Amino acid sequence: MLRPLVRPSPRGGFHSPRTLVGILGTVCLLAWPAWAFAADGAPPNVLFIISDDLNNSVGCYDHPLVKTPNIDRLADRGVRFDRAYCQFPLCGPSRNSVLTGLYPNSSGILGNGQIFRQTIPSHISLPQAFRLQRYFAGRIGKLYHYNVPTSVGTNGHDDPGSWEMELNPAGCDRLLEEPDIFSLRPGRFGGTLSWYASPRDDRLHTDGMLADDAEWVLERCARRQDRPFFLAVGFYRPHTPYVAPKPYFEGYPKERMPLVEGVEQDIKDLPAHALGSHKKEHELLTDDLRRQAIQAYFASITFMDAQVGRVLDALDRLGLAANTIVVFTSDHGYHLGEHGLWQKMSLFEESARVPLIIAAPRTGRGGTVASTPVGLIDLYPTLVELCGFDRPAGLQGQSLVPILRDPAQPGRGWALTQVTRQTKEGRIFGFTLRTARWRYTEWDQGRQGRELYDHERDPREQANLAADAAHAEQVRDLSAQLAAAVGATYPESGEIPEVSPRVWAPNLTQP
Ligand SMILES: [Ca+2]
Ligand SMILES: [Ca+2]
Repeated sequence: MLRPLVRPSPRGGFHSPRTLVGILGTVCLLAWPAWAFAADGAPPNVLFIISDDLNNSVGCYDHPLVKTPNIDRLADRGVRFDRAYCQFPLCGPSRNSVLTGLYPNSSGILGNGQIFRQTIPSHISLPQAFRLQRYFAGRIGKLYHYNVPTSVGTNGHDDPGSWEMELNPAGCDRLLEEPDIFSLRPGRFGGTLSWYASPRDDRLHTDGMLADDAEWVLERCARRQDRPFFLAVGFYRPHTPYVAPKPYFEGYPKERMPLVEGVEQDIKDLPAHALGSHKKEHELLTDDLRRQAIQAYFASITFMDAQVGRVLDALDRLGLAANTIVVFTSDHGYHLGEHGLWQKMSLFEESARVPLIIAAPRTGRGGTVASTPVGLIDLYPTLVELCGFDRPAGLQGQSLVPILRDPAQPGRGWALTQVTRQTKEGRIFGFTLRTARWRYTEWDQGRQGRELYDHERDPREQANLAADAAHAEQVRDLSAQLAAAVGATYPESGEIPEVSPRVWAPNLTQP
């Protein structure tokens, strides 16, 4: 178990100053934990960077068009996980899963606008585990769920117990430009395809301000190297609205944007729920609008990548890189027309897969690729192990440290992603298991459809083999493996924790 080094004060609060000066000035005479990792005695820092709604349209993932020189440069320093998957392809459930180290069936968070303190209030979150080890834990931008763009500039659905400091900049994209943004549903930006090539430069945008803030915090952390940090930076792009400075759009000529072909034929072998994330408004898309949307999505990625670059530069410039573990990932993937789908909430590869790079000094060689399937749920046990303290009881992921040391290690060998669908009879679940070769999906335990894809032959998941007699044995084996994996996602009670309907008042650990 963790040694709780920071205890509530008699007046009922943690050390929780809201200004950085206050935080860094806090005199703490508590003993250091025993650092198992750093040979020179300096505990490693963590820089946790997460992008929102970013799929694997990233240069180092061999995307033919998208330029991400800064994320690529991080991959050169670390291990790039080629088959990394979210546990639920929606912001709130995925982020609560990452930050609790629990599957959504155990965090109880299956929708947006909720926080695990409403279900399992005493659970120790990932950043909180670092706070308990006397780390400075800070958040800049989106880590837990936010309504984007409406809640940009606020704490969103945040967990105050996770951080000593929160910074919530809001840039021109939120404060000035919304009247100029094109949307498939005019005036709607968060859940609707919408975009804008802004005439304003990087540093006036929210993500540019996030990078500014990260530099500012890192400068102060660098002056206090006796106190390690866990700094989480959550960029908003490429989440809708795809707003980025105009020069980034010019890198992606509209006429060269690729459109998915053959959808009508492809969807004939799919159960209805596989396409359940389809939105009526997507029928308004013409080929020209599809190309515009893809151009704007790609432009937003390259813009976000440039901000990642500024944060990585600051780490180098301040002499922090050698002792800082850097994670870069996204909360889930994203469709750009595959199977006729856009955005998230499907169980296909594009929606479930995420980029994941971990650059951990003194652990393995840089520029390597791990191809065994892993999940975002594995980040929590990985980071606590890398920093040399014990994992809290009950975490459901595996540590990726053996894979970081030797990317050929198979680890668990699969990743599980789930989603919900509303039907007339109530909520049903879809679960999908990704192994190195196969994707196998069951809707309502197979009662409402199955899918099987062979990624060796069919990386675009075009041929559903679930009903193919030649694959009956494969289906039987994968179904048993899926059932075992799903069974392990529940808490000991076997029941998904219920979300308290009470309005949750900000509080460190209790609702
Ligand atoms: Ca998201
Ligand atoms: Ca098909």
